[in-house]
Amino acid sequence: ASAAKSTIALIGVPLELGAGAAGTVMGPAALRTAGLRAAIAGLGHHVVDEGDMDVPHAVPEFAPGELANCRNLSDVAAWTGEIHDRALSLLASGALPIFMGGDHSIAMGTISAVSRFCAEAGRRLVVLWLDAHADFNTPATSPSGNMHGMSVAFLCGEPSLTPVLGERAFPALAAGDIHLFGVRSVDAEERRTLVERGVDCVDMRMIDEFGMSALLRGILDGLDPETTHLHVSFDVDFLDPELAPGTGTTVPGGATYREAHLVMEMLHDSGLVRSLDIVELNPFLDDRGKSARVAVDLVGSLFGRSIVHRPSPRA
Ligand code: HAR
Ligand code: MN
Ligand code: MN
Ligand code: MN
Repeated sequence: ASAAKSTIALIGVPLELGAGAAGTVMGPAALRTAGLRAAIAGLGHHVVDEGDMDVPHAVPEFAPGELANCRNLSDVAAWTGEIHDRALSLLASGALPIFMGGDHSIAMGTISAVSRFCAEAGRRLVVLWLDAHADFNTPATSPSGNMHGMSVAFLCGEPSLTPVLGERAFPALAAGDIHLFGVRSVDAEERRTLVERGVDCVDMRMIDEFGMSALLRGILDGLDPETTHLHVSFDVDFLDPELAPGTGTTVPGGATYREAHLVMEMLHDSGLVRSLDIVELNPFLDDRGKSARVAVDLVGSLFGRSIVHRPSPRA
């Protein structure tokens, strides 16, 4: 990451109400226990731990209708607003924020703020969404009602989801500003919307066929670190379940240990990354801290740990 001189701010976002399974509230604590701060500070970065956010239980206020299918809507909306505001002030401080989730619905708050920040700062926002899922359901298409499966649709401006952030306007992501990467589980109607909207979706079939590095290079090449803000949204289920069982919706056939490290190493070398989500870590489902440890390990690669000093060759 281009974090050499900026402060890295860790902020815990213990939200689980967007997911089907309880337990991601413990995500930030597990990342701390696994040594996230020391892993980054040990690479020479200045790290500040901002603690955990806490949002009071929201009184339901949404009219039924289409949004009636959204589980815990009022609470998720209250969190989204608070996360947005907190993220915006962290970005304004010049820090590189790491949002420790929490389920993936937190990205509705983090990335809406990053989008707003970039628009105001005249920077181009590009989002890399590392995930087994596309998270492109709408309230009308979601089979579960779980809002962590709707985050990308929200960020791309899905009209039925705009009430989630209320008045806080942010520029919706265009289809070309977000790259889904590692996808291998998409619901039928979700797939239709995704294709219709033309969102870039690098699925596991493509990765098997062409390899992580060539496909990632295709996304990163040509992006100028002087003008681009790359936000990485890392859903732990991007990883193969053998590697990271501690997450609520595992899908076989995910990234291997070295594939995931290579992604992080290449992202580091790009100098483009300016904010990061680490989401869907569920310590209640984990195997003796294994998934938290691998997540911390990967963040080390993202912030500059290398085996020997050999950056990726330029294409
Ligand atoms: N597609 C399913 C749904 O919308 C499950 C997706 C949510 N799981 C996640 N998000 N972990 O990436 O219900
Ligand atoms: Mn996700
Ligand atoms: Mn996922
Ligand atoms: Mn593109």
